Amino acid sequence: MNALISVSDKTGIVEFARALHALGVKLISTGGTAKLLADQGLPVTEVAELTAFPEMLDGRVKTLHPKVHGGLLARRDLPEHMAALRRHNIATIDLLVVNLYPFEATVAKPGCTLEDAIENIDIGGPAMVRSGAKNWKDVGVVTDASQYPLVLSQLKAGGALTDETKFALAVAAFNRISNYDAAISDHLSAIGPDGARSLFPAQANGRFVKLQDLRYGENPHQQAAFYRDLQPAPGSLVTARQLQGKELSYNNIADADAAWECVKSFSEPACVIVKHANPCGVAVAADPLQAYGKAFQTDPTSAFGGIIAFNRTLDADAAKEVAKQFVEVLMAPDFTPEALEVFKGKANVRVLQIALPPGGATDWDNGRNAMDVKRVGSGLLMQTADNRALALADLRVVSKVQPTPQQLQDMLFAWKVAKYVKSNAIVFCKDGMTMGVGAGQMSRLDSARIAGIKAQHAGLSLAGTVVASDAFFPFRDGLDVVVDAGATGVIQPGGSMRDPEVIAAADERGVAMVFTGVRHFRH
Ligand code: 93A
Repeated sequence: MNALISVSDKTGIVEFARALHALGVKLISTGGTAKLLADQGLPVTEVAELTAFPEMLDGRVKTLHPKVHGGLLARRDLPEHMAALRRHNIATIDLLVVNLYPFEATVAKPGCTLEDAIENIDIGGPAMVRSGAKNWKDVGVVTDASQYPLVLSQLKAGGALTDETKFALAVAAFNRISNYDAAISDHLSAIGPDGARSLFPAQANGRFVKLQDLRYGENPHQQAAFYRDLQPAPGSLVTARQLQGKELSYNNIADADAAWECVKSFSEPACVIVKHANPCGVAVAADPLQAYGKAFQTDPTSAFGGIIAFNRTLDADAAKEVAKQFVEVLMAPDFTPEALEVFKGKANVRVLQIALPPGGATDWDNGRNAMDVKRVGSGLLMQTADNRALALADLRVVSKVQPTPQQLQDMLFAWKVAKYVKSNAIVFCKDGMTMGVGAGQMSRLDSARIAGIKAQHAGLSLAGTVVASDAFFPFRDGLDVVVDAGATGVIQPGGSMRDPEVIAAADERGVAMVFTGVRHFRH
């Protein structure tokens, strides 16, 4: 058996080659790889020797030769192919081990020049991978170090790779070169010849790998699967580890994402309960138990069968409280062993452990996907993520009444929650807790009314609450509804033609109002 080894990332290659050699495999290799293997005492034939042609043009032409591609592409089951090999004195290559010039890593480095990028476009590597993978029945194509153990174990066990393994390797190989080409196309489509980078490339090659097939989609008659980005952002839902429970459903995943994105935006211990993609209870408190208690109170009816997320390790006390009701999905950065024990008996509860983004609540770039993408018909809408965080200093008081420090805290809290509520969003809050959430209505007035009705159903008084509106009040009527309900403070973007009318109404009603200058539509 002949193996051609040509790798840029040389991790684990010496051990792998040594094991191949021990199995009697003949090693052929390109310059840098051959040198490394020879230095480690392994017998290796250089490709240049095989082709009787030197590597040339700074290595740009190394393996682009019939001796290589003939050896990879010849069908062993066709006598005429084998005769052609003999005629031209070409040996078969039965195992191909290639990883490519590090294009993705190179362009990810700040300040990467166009020249650096271009030099890291591998030509010969993908060509060999393509040849080998096309001839998958006769060639095992290894494109990643994670495949070394499986290949070795099969060679050791039976002297050859199974068809199943060779096919899986070929699929992985085509995926690899396809993603590699997409990375090149993405990078070059996004930069001008001067190296200036555009956020939105001339062509969008969204690349995802399947995490799992789903039993069905949003509804049982729809088919579905769950994919993740090739390079997922740390702290995102796709990095979750499921510790127990039934398989996640399509709707579970969508709701879990909403809950997780919301809860991780708080630096204080927080709890978010989501139903049908909207938060139905959010609270911050001294610990997860208290945060949960407050969040649950907002809307106990909707919280039934909810998706619950925490941004702190879940302890046994909080777990016991959560376990009193029906939970679909439970998420936290960690769980104490006792907390996990609580859910052992509730086999249906899906428990997900997800690391928070390394930079914490303000780590937008790392912790969230930088791009927000939505399918429309046969098209795609792309935008940067809605990751604008507000600080106290960003607020502009527009009313005569000054908000108290406590009101300002609650306003910022309400504002954060409103960002995760579908528009039109009206969110009443008090003491770090949602008191009434009005979501997803076509009229802001109706969202305000619904928030009031929900608070009433939950037995909560809205007296002395603050209210956040995700977009401006176009007329004073919306403001009147929230003040009638009991709000004494309002946070909203401002920017309406009728701002003067709305500010006058706030003054007339004696409530504090601040403008953020930022809007948070969420559809
Ligand atoms: O410059 S290339 O596009 N031309 C080639 O003919 C070629 N053959 C293999 N790059 C080529 N390779 C790549 O060289 C492999 O894909 C691998 O990444 C790298 C290994 O080079 P070395 O063994 O010299 O370190």
